[in-house]
Amino acid sequence: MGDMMNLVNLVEKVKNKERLTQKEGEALYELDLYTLGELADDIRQERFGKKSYFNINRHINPTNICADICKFCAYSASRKNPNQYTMSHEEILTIVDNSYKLGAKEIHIVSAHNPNDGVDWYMGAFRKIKEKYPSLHIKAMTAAEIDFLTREYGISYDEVIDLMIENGVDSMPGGGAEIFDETVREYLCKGKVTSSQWLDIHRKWHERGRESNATMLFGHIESRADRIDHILRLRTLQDETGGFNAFIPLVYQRENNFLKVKDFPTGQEILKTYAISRILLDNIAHIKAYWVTASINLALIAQEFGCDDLDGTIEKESIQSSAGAKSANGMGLDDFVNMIKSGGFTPVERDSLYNELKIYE
Ligand code: V47
Repeated sequence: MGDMMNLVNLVEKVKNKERLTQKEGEALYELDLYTLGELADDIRQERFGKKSYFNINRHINPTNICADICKFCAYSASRKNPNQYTMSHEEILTIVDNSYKLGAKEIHIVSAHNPNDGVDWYMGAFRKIKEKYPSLHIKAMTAAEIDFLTREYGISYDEVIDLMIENGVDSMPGGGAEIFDETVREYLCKGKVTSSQWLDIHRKWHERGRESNATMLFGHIESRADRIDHILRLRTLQDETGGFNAFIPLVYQRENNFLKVKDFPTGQEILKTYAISRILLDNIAHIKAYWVTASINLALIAQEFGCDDLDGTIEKESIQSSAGAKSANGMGLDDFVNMIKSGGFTPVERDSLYNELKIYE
């Protein structure tokens, strides 16, 4: 692949909505940005027109003490962050009280892998939130956290999943996927949930009739081929279960961590990766430009490159802001809505499962 004729054929294939292979996915990067953007935008517009989805959510990261060692992480207190913390249930509930008053519909909880806190600490927090606010959607427990609990406490994936459901977790976030290629993964985060375990845990969750998201951490030491491989492994699982709502390419943030990276991705490379995700993932409805890692301005442009979702207002964010992202204090609702509008898109407040709640015409 690579010569002009083959690229012309590739464009035709995309227009005809034919499924692309690994090699064809890699070849998409050879198209110029505008051609690629137009292909992705056609798919996006056919499905969602000019609608751009977001939700009013609050991220809570209840502890940063971590047993695992991921080179890209600046949040974990076991690496460069000397300020260890673990929130009590009362502290978590106080945050939820405030967020509820401010209009949050979703609480997104992601913790480090804290060996000092038992399964009860995790589950008790979910239960207390759900008892007090039954209408709040709890998106919690990455596959990496589930895997950590099974390793630490000798219980099975099924048992953790049962507990999550019993204690009020509604959906699973997409974290912990990083990059599925085993060699790169071994270098990045040896010892953490493996790629096949990550997929297996989501499969189990979907088999219970539940929904989840999937992420990909990119722009560090992985190759373009590794990204395509990651995306296609998700496409294969989605064919089987249909349980993924959104795919979220996370742009690697470089500060305060132990990963040495030579070349950071350009805006062009990031936009191409969003567009390619939209083209390859013919079975995952939503592609999220997570403004936290893309920067808000690039996320707004990504709406023209296949992305139909910008996550949400967030309120507070600790993982990526520890590594340099400008997201520590989230984004005000009015600003968020106005920026989407002035970019020519229609902001649509959604719930966590993409039911439309309010259209800002
Ligand atoms: O899995 C860690 C990533 C993820 C860095 O499901 C980093 O809706 C960039 O998964 N640079 C957790 N990223 C966050 C996450 C997420 C975020 C928003 C929405 C959803 C969703 C999920 O944060 C981890 C890891 O890949 N991360 N360090 C870093 N230096």
